[in-house]
Amino acid sequence: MRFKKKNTGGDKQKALSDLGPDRQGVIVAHHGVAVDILFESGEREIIRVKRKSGHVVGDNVVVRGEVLKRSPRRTELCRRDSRGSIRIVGANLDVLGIVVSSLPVPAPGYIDQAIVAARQAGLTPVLVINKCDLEDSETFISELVETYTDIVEFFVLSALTKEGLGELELFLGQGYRSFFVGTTGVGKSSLLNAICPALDLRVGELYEAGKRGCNTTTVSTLHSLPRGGELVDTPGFNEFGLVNFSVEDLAEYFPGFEQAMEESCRFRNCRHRTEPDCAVSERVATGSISEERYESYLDILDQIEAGESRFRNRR
Ligand SMILES: Nc1nc2c(ncn2[C@@H]2O[C@H](COP(=O)(O)OP(=O)(O)OP(=O)(O)O)[C@@H](O)[C@H]2O)c(=O)[nH]1
Ligand SMILES: [Mg+2]
Repeated sequence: MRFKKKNTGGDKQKALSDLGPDRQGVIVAHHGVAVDILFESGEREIIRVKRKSGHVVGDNVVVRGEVLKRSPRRTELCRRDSRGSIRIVGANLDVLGIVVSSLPVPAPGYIDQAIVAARQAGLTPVLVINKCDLEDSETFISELVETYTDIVEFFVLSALTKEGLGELELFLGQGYRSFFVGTTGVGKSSLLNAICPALDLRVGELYEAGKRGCNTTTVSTLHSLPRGGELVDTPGFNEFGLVNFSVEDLAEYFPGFEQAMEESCRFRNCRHRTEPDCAVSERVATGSISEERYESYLDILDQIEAGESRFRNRR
């Protein structure tokens, strides 16, 4: 007769100690079934994970042997992709750098949705206007500066000529963990290369008007910057679908509505469309909120309401 050996507490203890000590690290890249981890010791290691492990770049982890445990997240940035699926795109971030250029131009509403998503997630949004060296970029830049002055901090610069890059580096160097988003081809990887030439990230071909972007970067990667701070380069995505968003949230975080939100509307659940005694409509009437801001708000409101009605119909 064979007796199965009882697994005593001592055996378990020994098995655990054979795996070595706990090692703290941060995920600096996610490759589907493996994550690239930078440990506090400065070592880097690729560890296998399940395909849908839910880990993202920026996650703090504790690793023992091949077992990886994720620590609770301080912040979490999410977006809804073109198929309607929710994606967590980064964890433990402080700043969302919304990178735009006059070629390719951002899709309508892109900047506003990214600002709203950042604010909802507890991140500080900043606008990074790249390719200021391009001829014909002046009107594009001045319109953005006019719209977003006093709303978000912005940087006008060129990864190519390095003009204006120092201000961005100083800002990022305050110790933030920042995350670049922007349409493919706006120059996110080029900016990182300009700040940190040793990285030598792959950049796309020269962007031509009318040509569709080609997503040169395919994986988000986290990098430490020479003048301080950390920055995540990401694959470009063309829309920033909002996730779990109520109409009230939208007005609360919408760029340009900040002062109106300090006042109150007659109705607590005001959608700021046609309701009487609405603080937003009154400011639109007096010109302190521009028609352009208001129309952008209504466009995003339409999308949220369409999502709400799809959800109701499904139920
Ligand atoms: N003129 C000019 N071209 C730039 C500048 N920055 C980037 N580019 C060019 O824009 C193209 C795209 O640059 P990338 O850095 O690959 O763009 P990306 O945003 O990382 O693109 P994805 O990885 O596809 O999301 C390349 O041909 C760059 O040389 C700039 O400041 N001025
Ligand atoms: Mg890139």
